[in-house]
Amino acid sequence: MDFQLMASMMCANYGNLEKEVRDLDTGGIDSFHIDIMDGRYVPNYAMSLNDMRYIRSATTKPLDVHLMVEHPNNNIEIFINHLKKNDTIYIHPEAEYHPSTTLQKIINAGLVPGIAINPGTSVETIYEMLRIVKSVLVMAVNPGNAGQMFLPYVGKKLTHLLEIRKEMKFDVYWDGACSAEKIRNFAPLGVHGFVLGTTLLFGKEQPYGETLQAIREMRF
Ligand code: S6P
Ligand code: MG
Repeated sequence: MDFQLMASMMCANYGNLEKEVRDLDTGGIDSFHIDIMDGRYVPNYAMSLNDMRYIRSATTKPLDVHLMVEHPNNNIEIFINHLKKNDTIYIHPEAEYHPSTTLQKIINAGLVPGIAINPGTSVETIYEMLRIVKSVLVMAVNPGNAGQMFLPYVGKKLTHLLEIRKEMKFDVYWDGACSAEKIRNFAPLGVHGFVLGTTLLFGKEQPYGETLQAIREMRF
């Protein structure tokens, strides 16, 4: 079955980030998920612009930059300028007065435009943006922290989004508390990629390459 696996880099060991990126890269990760938080849109500070720049320089694989910041339009160029074609930028529509203007800047720069949908945000409120984005990141936890509990009510939203995909072209991704069971249940429905954090990938005894291989060899 064809699905993507991305590594949530806020969960990595910053004692040796170079090794972390290398092990994930050679272990077969599809892309690097970069959680940027401003302490306002979410009550936490996570990765920095410098972390993103370093990871961009350390791998040729795509980055997906998940901006959990207020008014990303004010400084989106800072991120765009350090990224490459095929990298994705996700914004949270609630964090912006005119989110489609911000998305247009991402599109004009040749990057992949994405929106992240919080557990409490309904598909109806972001519906029109589905016409212009390529990637939709469905949050299975409230944004701000790794290691949180899965919120079961997002399951219905996922199936709703996958249904809309029949008329509009976008890919659906999963972010938050992603376990092997979630991949087994949702990949066959059409979820295109899964962000792996502490639930499945980081802080385990198993080398990244083995974990990733075991996921890809799962039976459906
Ligand atoms: C949460 C963030 C996510 C987490 C990821 C961690 O605000 O957007 O990307 O880093 O959910 O995974 P886990 O398995 O620890 O929940
Ligand atoms: Mg994220």
